[in-house]
Amino acid sequence: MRPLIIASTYNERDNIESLVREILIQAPQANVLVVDDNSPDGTGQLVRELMTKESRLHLLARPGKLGLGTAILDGMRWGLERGYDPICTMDADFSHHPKYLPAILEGSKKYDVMIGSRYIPGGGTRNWGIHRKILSKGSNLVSWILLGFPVHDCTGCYRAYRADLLRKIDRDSIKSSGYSFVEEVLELCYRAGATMGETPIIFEDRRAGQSKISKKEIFRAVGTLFRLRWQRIRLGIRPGRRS
Ligand SMILES: Nc1nc2c(ncn2[C@@H]2O[C@H](COP(=O)(O)OP(=O)(O)OP(=O)(O)O)[C@@H](O)[C@H]2O)c(=O)[nH]1
Ligand SMILES: [Mg+2]
Repeated sequence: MRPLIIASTYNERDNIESLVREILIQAPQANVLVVDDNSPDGTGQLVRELMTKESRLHLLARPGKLGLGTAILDGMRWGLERGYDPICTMDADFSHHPKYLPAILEGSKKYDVMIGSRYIPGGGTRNWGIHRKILSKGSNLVSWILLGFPVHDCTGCYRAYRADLLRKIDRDSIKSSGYSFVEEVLELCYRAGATMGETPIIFEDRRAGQSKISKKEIFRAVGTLFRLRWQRIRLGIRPGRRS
């Protein structure tokens, strides 16, 4: 196993140094790729400085804010070209704590997609208001009704994917550039017959910095779910069942 941990960043200067340090403590065998979209707060520059002292840290610098989905896709391509396996994605604001990496990486030896899950026993959310809870549970419920993934948390992107699976799926066909990317990529994995496992995580509200989620993104995400469902009907693919 030669794991790559992808952390996408937009204005995460206050988090990135401690995040990288903690990732490399929890997963010393891993390399870390920060995919930064020219953050105005200088996240990319800070990563460049940290790279002079840490050879396991890499930066993929993009010219501007192009969305979380394409950041992850570009990071995946970078990792596949260099032979990393598995490829793990996480938020860079400590909502996805690196302490869960050992369980996620261990699980990815068994499953093609290993998910850090809020909605299985032992998992949960901390410091979330009622709106956020309803939004998250609601979008998981809509996904379940429309697509029936065999997992309980399909809207988070704390995941490890096996490289062979990522090579198999048509990543270029993914249309979502923002948050609904996580469901679209899971759908492609599902259609490719991927096995999926979950390990509990407690999702904490961001440690520092500003939230970037917008109402527009939420509507777009729901639109994506309906589009994927419609494709399934056309392709004659039936929803899966939770294990
Ligand atoms: N490279 C890149 N990273 C992004 C972009 N948008 C968000 N991110 C990063 O993706 C991760 C998740 O985004 P967040 O803003 O934390 O989204 P969220 O968790 O839904 O919302 P909050 O935690 O409330 O802000 C964070 O590490 C962000 O810095 C983007 O356009 N490009
Ligand atoms: Mg966040």
